[in-house]
Amino acid sequence: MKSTYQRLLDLRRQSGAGFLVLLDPDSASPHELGLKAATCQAAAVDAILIGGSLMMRDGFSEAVTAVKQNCKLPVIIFPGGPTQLSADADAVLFLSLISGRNPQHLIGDHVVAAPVVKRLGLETIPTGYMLIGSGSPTAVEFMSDTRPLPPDKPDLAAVHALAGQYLGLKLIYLEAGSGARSAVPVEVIAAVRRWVDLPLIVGGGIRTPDQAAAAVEAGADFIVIGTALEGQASSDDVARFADVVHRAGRGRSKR
Ligand code: 1GP
Repeated sequence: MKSTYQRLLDLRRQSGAGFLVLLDPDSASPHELGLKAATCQAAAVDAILIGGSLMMRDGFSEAVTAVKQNCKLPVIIFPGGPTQLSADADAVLFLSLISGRNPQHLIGDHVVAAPVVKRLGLETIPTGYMLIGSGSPTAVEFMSDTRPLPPDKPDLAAVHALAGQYLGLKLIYLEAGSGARSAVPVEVIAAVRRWVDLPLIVGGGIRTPDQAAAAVEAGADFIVIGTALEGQASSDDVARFADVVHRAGRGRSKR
């Protein structure tokens, strides 16, 4: 069977860009997350990310199971910590926080998680996770005890991503932080795109379809949205984002 990573690569090749929705197990019950996953599938979302930085509620595994049971999309864990693992997911982003200098997020948590991942038989996608400053402190910045890269230094972001590529990472995730005041600047996305060939995920603080399209046009392969699609967001809202990302991706692949 095709790996989840291969499915992402195929998606990038065939569609130019993909749209991912982040489901936070703290934001809703497993039942509600399952319903949301079904909506995502109907709205042409390409994959689900699931994870959260706090885990105020119990039941991470139950949330993953509910999401998996309610859609056929790839379900990828985006872990807020080494305990957020579940055999029901298709893969886990095995994150190295390469914008920071905190050894816990470069190797410490990985050692804790590795034997559990092995036991669960989960596919890992080695991911260079990079925090980009967004104008005010975010939960991920506080929780990870790292400083984000300055948003007005695109070259600095580019060389971090390139180092990640040379270290053998398979994906770069440019993150402004969930609910960030400002999304990752297009200049940062474009600089990273010029320097690395790896699939590029961009998320954090994207609130409008126009912002999502601009990120794809700048070079993002996958757009992630969480906050803007939580709560009262309708399936039309989800579909609108998916449509814009796919159109921008097709436009890019024609160039
Ligand atoms: C956060 O990139 C994701 O890790 C999504 O961010 O919640 O701001 O959409 P938002």
